[in-house]
Amino acid sequence: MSQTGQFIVIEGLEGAGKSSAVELVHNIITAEVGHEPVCTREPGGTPLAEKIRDLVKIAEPNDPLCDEAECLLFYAARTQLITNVIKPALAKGQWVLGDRHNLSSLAYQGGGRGLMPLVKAISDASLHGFKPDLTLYLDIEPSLGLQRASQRGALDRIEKQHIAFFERARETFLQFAAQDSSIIVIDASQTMEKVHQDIRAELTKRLLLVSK
Ligand code: Z5A
Repeated sequence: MSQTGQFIVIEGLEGAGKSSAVELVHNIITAEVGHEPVCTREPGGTPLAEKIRDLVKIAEPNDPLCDEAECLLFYAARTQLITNVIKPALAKGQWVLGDRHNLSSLAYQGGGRGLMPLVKAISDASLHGFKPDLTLYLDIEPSLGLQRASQRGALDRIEKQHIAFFERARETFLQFAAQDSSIIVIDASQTMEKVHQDIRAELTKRLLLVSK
């Protein structure tokens, strides 16, 4: 595998299985590269970005978060994370493993909320073209994902959105994946064992290519 640090991201609707996929990819990178990757999550991953995470996840009944403010908060958190964690780690040659990144904003705020022009404008202005080397998008029907997520515990503010919101987000995830060869679609409706087999195969294939 490449000895140059890579930025790998796991994406997917809630309940797609990102948590166990992150653990698997963490173990594969550690075994193959010989160093643990720096793990991030979005929103979050820095002290300030974790505070923003609380703001976007918790509903404030007397002051509902408007869609544009939600979008700006995700980018505020992401910019902090990229500047203070991701770029410094990559500059040192470390690998970075992200639980969600910019594709989530394109899918949820752009597709789900219908704010694509705003999302693209903020994305361009704040990220300046910075993107993951590889994204594994765990694709699942929203109804199955939400069923899995609800078995795990109470749903948060975003998880309580109408199913149509998640259908639009999924469609957007798939549209971006169809246009970008750095985004790999994994069928997350399969058994966890098969999902992990597919992730391992894709990761091995892609990361071996990097080292050639
Ligand atoms: N959001 C946004 O709108 N815009 C943005 O830019 C960003 C985020 C960055 C962040 O939540 C929320 O913010 C998220 C998107 C939005 N909101 N929603 N809704 P998060 O990332 O902290 O949490 P999440 O997306 O809701 O993650 P999750 O529900 O934890 O999903 P997951 O990690 O993919 O699920 P899991 O915990 O791995 O799996 C869920 C359950 O299913 C669990 O019990 C597993 O054991 C089970 N599972 C997993 N895989 C399988 C298979 N293959 N078969 C059977 N059961 C399975």
